[in-house]
Amino acid sequence: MRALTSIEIGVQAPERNAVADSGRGGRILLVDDRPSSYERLGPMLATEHSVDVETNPAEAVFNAADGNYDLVIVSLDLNDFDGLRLCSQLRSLERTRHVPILAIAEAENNSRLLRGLEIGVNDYLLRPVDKNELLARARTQIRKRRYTDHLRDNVQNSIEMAITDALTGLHNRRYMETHLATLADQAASRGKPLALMMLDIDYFKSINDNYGHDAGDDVLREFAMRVRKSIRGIDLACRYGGEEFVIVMPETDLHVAGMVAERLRRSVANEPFAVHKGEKRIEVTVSIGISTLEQKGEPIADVMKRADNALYRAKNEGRNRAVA
Ligand code: GH3
Ligand code: MG
Ligand code: MG
Ligand code: MG
Repeated sequence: MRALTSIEIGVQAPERNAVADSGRGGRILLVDDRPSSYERLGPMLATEHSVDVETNPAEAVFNAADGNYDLVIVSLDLNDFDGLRLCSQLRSLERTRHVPILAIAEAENNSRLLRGLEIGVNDYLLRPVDKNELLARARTQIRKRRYTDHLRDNVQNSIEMAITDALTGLHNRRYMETHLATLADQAASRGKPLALMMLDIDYFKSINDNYGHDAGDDVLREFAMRVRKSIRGIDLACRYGGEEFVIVMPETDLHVAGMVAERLRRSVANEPFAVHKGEKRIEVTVSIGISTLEQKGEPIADVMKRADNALYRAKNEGRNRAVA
């Protein structure tokens, strides 16, 4: 594969950000094995974009996956239907599934173009290629690609926000409640234990009262970090509300859950929490109630209720402790 540089063709490709909506300044992979063709098309495209030329269609799929291209232009005049095979490979690979494909073919290869459109080619051009038409179609595809990328990012962010607690970055209660039943079903069907912890920071109101609401927020963030450090990747930690947290631990029995709870309790009590940008350090403790799934098909609400009762006892017995 070789890149056509702007120096080679004497034109400065525009900066990407400055032209975000114009469809110019894209990264294009041109897959074409005939020098008479790519030596003409490459420089046309390079007046507005950066262009890599790949003459081997078997390599092209790897380059397309690695290169983060805005557009792949494929000659369907390649031998042995290699162009069509490439298009279908691009459509089936996760990393190239969304990259637009512009096909180019001789009129006599019209049937390949129709097949190409069926397998997901976005647009096509017949030879001989007109420069302005090529550039216009390339811009349209690149503009659409950028817009859909942008939408996809936004959707992704919205999904993230819908399941995350903004202050601590832990999962939120809604996410936990929708997944808890699934985790319980999985545990029951696999015959594995499941443990649940409810945590409530002790005398949190007085932290707010004595040091201010911002210090309280600092404590919540730091607390969440310590929770993250104490659990495994498969455990589900969420901020249940205010200064209350829930941790769900698949494949964990009461004995192990008790050890995790005790480790977490100590990690909170043993190291004061820095607030006000580290200017002040506050002693914090947490009370923890532990419960486990007792039998197959037991309502998860019952497991929660037992953890809540255990937490209530932990508070009554003097706080800064884990109770099952
Ligand atoms: P206990 O030991 O019985 O748990 O006492 P507590 O003071 O922790 O319990 P209480 O439930 O009375 O107080 C919880 C406080 O948490 C009250 C509320 O103002 C505060 N709080 C809830 N959400 C937030 C928050 O997002 N940030 C801050 N800073 N405070 C919050
Ligand atoms: Mg509380
Ligand atoms: Mg309370
Ligand atoms: Mg509390």
